[in-house]
Amino acid sequence: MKLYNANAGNPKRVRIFIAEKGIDVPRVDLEAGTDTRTDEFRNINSLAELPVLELDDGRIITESVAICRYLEARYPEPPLMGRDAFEQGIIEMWSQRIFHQLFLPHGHYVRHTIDLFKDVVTQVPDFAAAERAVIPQRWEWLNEEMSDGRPFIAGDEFSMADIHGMVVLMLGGFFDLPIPASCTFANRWADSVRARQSWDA
Ligand SMILES: N[C@@H](CCC(=O)N[C@@H](CS)C(=O)NCC(=O)O)C(=O)O
Repeated sequence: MKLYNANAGNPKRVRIFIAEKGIDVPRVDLEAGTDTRTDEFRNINSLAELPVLELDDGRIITESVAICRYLEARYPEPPLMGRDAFEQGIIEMWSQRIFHQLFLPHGHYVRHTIDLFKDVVTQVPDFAAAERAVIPQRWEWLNEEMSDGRPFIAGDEFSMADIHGMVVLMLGGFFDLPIPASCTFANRWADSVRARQSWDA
């Protein structure tokens, strides 16, 4: 097995997942935006995106969450996507919520702002500004949700939902989009996940 990887948000999701599983997956480090936009790489992923997982028999899985699902099935311990039906549902619910409410506004802001994406999307500065502006409100929403004092986004245990949140924190760090200081529950969660070994994955 090998992971085609880059220093970017979606590969980071998989690297954190792998680190939390405690497994060893060799990496091929590439540059997103240059190495990916070649005919050779499009033969691996027609969408020219990272991460990509290549199995020992040459089969390919793309899409960060799909790669995590494969790894969860193959390496069930520790469970990051839930043990029973209810846990699986709740963790997926919170993963979707974090992805849509927080990751997407960050991603839209970045894609509509930085030069790397100027040939990939038609950049609309007003859309970038609107997506950036919504982010503090989304943190306030999560803060309110976590005001029950639970340590992790989906409950008492670390899960895939927290990994989605960690990628959001990473993007927020790069693009100066911090959690508002008033969001004490969200900030407490952020401090705890930043202290995990997998944060540096
Ligand atoms: N839905 C995909 C998105 C992958 C994606 O957008 N990857 C970016 C890096 S975060 C990329 O490789 N971009 C290459 C490019 O812009 O040429 C996933 O979850 O893996």
